[in-house]
Amino acid sequence: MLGPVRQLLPAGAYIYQFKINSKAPFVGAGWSWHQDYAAWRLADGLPRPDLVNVGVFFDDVSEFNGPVVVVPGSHRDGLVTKAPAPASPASHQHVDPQDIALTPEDMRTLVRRLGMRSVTGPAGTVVLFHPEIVHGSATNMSPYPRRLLIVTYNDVRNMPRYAGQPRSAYVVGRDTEPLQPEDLPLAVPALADSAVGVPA
Ligand SMILES: O=C(O)CCC(=O)C(=O)O
Repeated sequence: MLGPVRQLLPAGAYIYQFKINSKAPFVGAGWSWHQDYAAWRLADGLPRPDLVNVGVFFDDVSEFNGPVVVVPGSHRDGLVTKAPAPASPASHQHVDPQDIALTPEDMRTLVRRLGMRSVTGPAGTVVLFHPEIVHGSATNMSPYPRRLLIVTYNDVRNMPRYAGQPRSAYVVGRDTEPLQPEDLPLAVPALADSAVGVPA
């Protein structure tokens, strides 16, 4: 994944966040409309939106199991809410979606102009998206899981400027050394016999 990331962030990149958003069958919750950079500016004082999100589908994603829905091209206009971020975010560890949720009026205007698109595909699909693209997702009401890995790479020239205590290391990566690609074959551990083909 580092190849395309380095094309977009040629000065060097490190992993800022690494998370799996898991939506369980029938109950997996949705996310309000937002722009990621609004959260990172608020919580970590990131100076610029110089990051790349890389999403990897762990499951087939269809219109039914709560795909991410984007407003195509919305990242080109920067942050929709230009006002300074609230001084006291609701949570210092995880940004409360309400702190950065876009309003129905914002969304009516944006969607009228740019439309919406759900990001679907088979398990293994990789998608790259900008931290200012407007996106959200609905509840997973299907009988299928929807697990999405999102690795966020930050430009090494775009270090957080924390107003107080940095967020925990499991929320925001501390190792800011630029990542170097390694030309090594992937090592796939052999599966134990007992784990293969055992009926449930
Ligand atoms: O997993 C989803 O459906 C949405 C994820 C998202 O919007 C985010 O992680 O910022």
